[in-house]
Amino acid sequence: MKLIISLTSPYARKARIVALEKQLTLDYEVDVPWNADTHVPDYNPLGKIPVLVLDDGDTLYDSRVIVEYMDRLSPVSRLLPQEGRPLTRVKRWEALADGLIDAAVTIFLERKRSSIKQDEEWIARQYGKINRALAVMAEQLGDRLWCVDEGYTLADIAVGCALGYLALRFPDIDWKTQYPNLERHYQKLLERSSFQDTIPVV
Ligand SMILES: N[C@@H](CCC(=O)N[C@@H](CS)C(=O)NCC(=O)O)C(=O)O
Repeated sequence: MKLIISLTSPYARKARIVALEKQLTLDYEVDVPWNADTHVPDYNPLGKIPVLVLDDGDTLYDSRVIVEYMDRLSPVSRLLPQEGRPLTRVKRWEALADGLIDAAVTIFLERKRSSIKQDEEWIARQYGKINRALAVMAEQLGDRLWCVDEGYTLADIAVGCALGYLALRFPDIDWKTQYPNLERHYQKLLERSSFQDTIPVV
């Protein structure tokens, strides 16, 4: 199997962390979808990474599909509860974290346009999503050790990737001071080799 990634994508980082936690042997191919010579659209019509290319040539996207597939591949380090309410809770954390990333990436791309084309109202709308998502994450994490129940799951990985992306691209958002419990959680995640080995490279 081959995972197509970029070294800064938080969605790709989520898939890479899951692959490492599951101890899956994968080939990795760096292909930045914004580059003119990218081959990503050959694998994913949406032109987005990550993409997982299976041994039979079939391709999987997006990151949520990929991580669920990887988790089912082996019983090592189960990251998704089998079913029921705990599974739904993990998936909702993932939706919240991915949604935060969506808003942050939207701002990042908008800020790359010439200043005359940038829409400040649109940017403010995205900041609103990020700020509300952070507040809900902090509130729901509270004093707990992990996002869902008593153990490390995909929910923690997704949140860690979202916070890592903010740390990388949005030094103006001071979530570490505003939400010490998110900072504590992030630091704990950074102790894992899967997080260390996937720190974004700019
Ligand atoms: N929902 C998708 C989002 C993937 C995504 O937007 N990836 C970005 C890189 S961070 C990308 O490939 N963008 C290229 C584009 O939008 O054309 C996922 O979870 O995989």
